[in-house]
Amino acid sequence: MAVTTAEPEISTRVAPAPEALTDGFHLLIDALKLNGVETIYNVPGIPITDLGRYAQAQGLRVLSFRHEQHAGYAAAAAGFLTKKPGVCMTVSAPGFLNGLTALAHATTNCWPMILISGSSEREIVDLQRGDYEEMDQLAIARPHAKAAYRILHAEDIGLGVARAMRAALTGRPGGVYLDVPGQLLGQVMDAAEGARSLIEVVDPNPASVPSPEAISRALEVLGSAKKPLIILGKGAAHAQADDAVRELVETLGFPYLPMSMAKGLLPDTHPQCSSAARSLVLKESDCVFLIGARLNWLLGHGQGKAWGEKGSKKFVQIDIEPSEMDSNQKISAPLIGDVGSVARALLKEIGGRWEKPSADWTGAVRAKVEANVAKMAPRLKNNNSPMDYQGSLGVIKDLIAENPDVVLVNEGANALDQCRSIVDIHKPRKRLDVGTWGIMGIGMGSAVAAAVETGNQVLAVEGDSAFGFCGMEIETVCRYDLPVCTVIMNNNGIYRGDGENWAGGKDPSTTVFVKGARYDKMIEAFGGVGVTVDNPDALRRAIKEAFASRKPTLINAVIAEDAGKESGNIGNLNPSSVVAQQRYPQARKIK
Ligand code: ADP
Ligand code: TZD
Ligand code: MG
Repeated sequence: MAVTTAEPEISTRVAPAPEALTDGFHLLIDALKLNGVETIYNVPGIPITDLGRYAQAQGLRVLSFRHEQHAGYAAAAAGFLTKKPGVCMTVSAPGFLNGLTALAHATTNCWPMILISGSSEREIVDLQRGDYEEMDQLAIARPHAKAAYRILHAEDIGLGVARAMRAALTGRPGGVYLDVPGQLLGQVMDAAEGARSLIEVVDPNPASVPSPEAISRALEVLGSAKKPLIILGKGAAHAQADDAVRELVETLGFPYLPMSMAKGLLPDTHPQCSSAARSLVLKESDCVFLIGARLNWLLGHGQGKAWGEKGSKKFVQIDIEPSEMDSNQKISAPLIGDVGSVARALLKEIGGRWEKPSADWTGAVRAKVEANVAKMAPRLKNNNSPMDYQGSLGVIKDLIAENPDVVLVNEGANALDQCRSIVDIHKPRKRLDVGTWGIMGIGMGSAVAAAVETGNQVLAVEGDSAFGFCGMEIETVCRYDLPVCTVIMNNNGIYRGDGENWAGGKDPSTTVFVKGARYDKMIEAFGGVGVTVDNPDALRRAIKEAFASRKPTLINAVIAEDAGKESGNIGNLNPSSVVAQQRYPQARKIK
């Protein structure tokens, strides 16, 4: 028996007119719709199969995936792209755990997302009597989410959804878990009363502006810098304050570095973009202005050789999250607020009076950028077969420049690092990748979300290993006939395809896959277009064809086995073994 403190009055009456009733299923759907949810990324099963069906019947777009992790990654990416919580729906225990990885990923990346999971009977779960898919999901979700709630009564659904919406969006965005016991869905209540119980959240993401003192302090620090640098992070891209950010960057006149998912916030071809002089600007700058970017591992915590002399820099930071300040380095001028409001407040205070940094600095940076770009250019034009990363990604660089609205999804190690540095992005939020955790497997979920949320063509550039984490979702891409072109950078393995088993046995090396695998055959099984290419010209033709047709396409791009290096650009993060260097002569060759 359900233990409900306020048994809905209606249930004691005899045969109420069904049209005067609503139930948990429909209240949940209505609450989501009322709060602007249009799409649910879903995997059906007990107890939420009908919830998905009814949601579809009620006009929501419900996309079913083959595995919850990818439905979850789609919801996370949707949250980043739209600034509204992406919603993922799963079954209990195992489905919930599969989705939880994605919820934790959204939280880690500061993106709004809601994971709704069905759960088993509370009375049985709490006494650990061994229910179908028994698990105390709420307790497990809590440490991995920004917030976690459970709804027990139909009349609380409005409240629960409002709590989830607000928690996902307010302040630093994050992932919220909403636990929906199966019994809740079937509870009935009076329809009019049900409608009254729903809450549309008002202003869940309020503008927040720092004090005038904080603004003047920041301008003082920025104005006294000789060699200033801006770092734009994905928080700035997510903020959707593109015009204000651009105006601020151009008014200040500092060289800037975009973090990977901030690429395109200003075009990578912008004269102030200093990506191609990254080492120089990190080392030499005397003041770094972080805009929606954290000084975490991706920036070496703001210290070490890459950052030049210790203590040589001041930091100014815009972030919505006060506790981010001083998390790695002293922040001389914290600007706590949302990127758009802070940028506009800075511009207002500047009021057209700003002295840009000297040409000694900006000119030196520009010269370095131009020299490095010129050095790289011929390598990007090579027509080697099998391909290397430069030749293949040179083609993709051209095609993205010609089609700047294409959303680029990117994962892998070399396939990621090389693509990030070679392929320019020209518009905001047109690049989705592995994010703060460097997760493999975000590719297909992100691609589905990008296609669904933007309607644009998507190009997913995937390492062959990375694709393996999510490859079955190629069926999802085909089923919904999405304009997704997936390029598998197929080097027969993780980092490289030429690893050996050092014991000399029959098993391949731990980092090597089946040689010459034909990933293009996979998509053909689901009615999509599959192509294998082994040279840049053929790759160009195949991608152009995919863009023109907008058909689900998978291009198996044959990359030389020895083209990559161990762990891409982050091999330094691998622990090293003194013993191995002596014991295995082959270990010395790993690079
Ligand atoms: P990157 O990996 O690109 O450097 P991070 O994910 O490390 O970016 O940092 C993003 C930061 O942006 C987070 O600290 C987050 O709190 C912040 N942020 C997110 N949205 C906003 C916003 N609208 N305004 C200000 N800061 C934001
Ligand atoms: N598992 C998860 C979920 N995330 C990870 N980042 C890893 C494992 C470890 N890992 C990387 O960091 S990159 C990578 C793995 C398995 C695959 C690299 O191989 P690839 O790319 O084929 O995708 P390249 O082009 O061969 O380097
Ligand atoms: Mg590979």
